Amino acid sequence: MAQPYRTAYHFQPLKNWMNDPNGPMIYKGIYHLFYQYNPGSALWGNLHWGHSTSTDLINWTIHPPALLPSDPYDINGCWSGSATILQDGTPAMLYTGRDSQDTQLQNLAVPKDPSDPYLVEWIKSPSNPIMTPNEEEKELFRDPSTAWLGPDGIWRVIVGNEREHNGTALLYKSKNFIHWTETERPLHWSNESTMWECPDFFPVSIDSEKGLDTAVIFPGIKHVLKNSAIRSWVDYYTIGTYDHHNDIYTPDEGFVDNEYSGLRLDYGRYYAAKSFFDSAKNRRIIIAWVNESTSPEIDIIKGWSGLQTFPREIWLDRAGKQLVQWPIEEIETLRLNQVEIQNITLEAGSKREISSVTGAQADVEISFSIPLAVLEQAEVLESNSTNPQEIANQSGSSTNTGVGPFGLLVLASNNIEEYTAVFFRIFKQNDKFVVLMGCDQKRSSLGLEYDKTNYGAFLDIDPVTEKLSLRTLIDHSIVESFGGGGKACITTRAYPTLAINDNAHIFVFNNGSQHVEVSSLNAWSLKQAQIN
Ligand code: DQQ
Repeated sequence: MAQPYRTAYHFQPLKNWMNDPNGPMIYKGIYHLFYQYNPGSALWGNLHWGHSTSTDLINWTIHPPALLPSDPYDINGCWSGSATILQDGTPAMLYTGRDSQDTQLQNLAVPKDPSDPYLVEWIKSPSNPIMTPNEEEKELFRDPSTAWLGPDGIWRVIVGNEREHNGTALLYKSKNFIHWTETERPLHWSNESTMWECPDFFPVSIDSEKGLDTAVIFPGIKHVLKNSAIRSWVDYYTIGTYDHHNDIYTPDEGFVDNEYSGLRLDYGRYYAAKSFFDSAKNRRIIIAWVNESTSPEIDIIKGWSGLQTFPREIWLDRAGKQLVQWPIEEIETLRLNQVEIQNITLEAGSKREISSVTGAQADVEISFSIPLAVLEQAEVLESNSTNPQEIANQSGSSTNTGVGPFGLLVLASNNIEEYTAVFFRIFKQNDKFVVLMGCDQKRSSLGLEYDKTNYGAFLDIDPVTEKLSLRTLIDHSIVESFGGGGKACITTRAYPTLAINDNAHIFVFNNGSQHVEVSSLNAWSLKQAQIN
């Protein structure tokens, strides 16, 4: 069949099922991405570790699966895990295996030939399994993180778990990376959450955007604990302090430790993120799985399912209250045909096409400024209205009174019957301005049925003193948006039936009753990445 939904520069295997990213790392100058992969089907099951390598995180060479179910401790699937670079510079993989009883066990694999930068062959440790669950937690014990070496020379790693109904990051310690002992007290848990999958624990600098190696411990850093909360399929995080003497992580005052109102890495379709420290460029990069919105029947017809986000650099915002994410700079190597517009007024009810850009494969950066007199016209948001997704879902992107919705219509058909809108709306709440960032998918496909609930996030910026920026990456069936320079991200899938390939358009629009200023707009067509 024709494949209008395959991507041009978001990683996906040539066919079949893919879910979580596993063990991303850089080794001898080569980036490695492993992923949950079913080599025999477009549906989840029989999980192998797919393996691809790259020199730029954009163009990928696909290798044979690195790990496959073969031993009693992983015969029912090689599930998610992470890479750790050991003291001698070689990598080690910790991953979850599922045995014939569906018990989850942690295992170790190492490269067969560490002199090969592509690391195409992996050997499972004869000591596997190296961590085993409690009787009552057999199916609640998975996804080891990247391990870190303490100043005492002892390795630590966390494993996702639910203990007594609490979301829990179990802590294990080892002197030799083979014999691991569970500590009496987990690194952290929350009684406001349940099973945590794919925990990711890493340090961030408080005064620099540079990334830090996972083991770094010194004053002037904070730690981040990210959990994938299975109950609601959300990747949420807290920022806090890691006491490495007692191995306790404590979120800072004010952080919400649940996935409902805590901070999220992305407020759209996004799960099981994993980060790694890129020692070549001193940055931390994060990648996540973006699944399909459509049904398994459609996955079978198209023969594949699942994408990875475009790799993002991640760091702590200067104010220390949230993380910031931004597409890695290598995306610039894909850019063609820049279109630039400056200082235009977008009247109430108007739209303008960004022509001469390939609408199905594009990178758009736009910055709005809102005059104070216009801001004063913002609608009042009731003080009990605190759920941005609900507000975005109710208000949407269609014509409204007030400041916004304004933003971008992407994957839009010739006559705009079909489109995905990424938008801002500004409200007044308790004498302050509140900026809502939303993604309206109600009209994203006229031909296919799927969950089209809108996404929404509050953006932590002051529209009086700051411009409102939006960056959107469009790639056939995925739209990734970064608001306020990456303070809030929303990823969505769209399956247009009219706005495909050359018939996909991009517009900047304003459906509010007040004009707004576009201070700058830059858009590029993006080339196809090489994946083979
Ligand atoms: N996916 C893996 C698990 C993990 C889940 C199985 C998260 O290891 O908990 O495919 O999406």
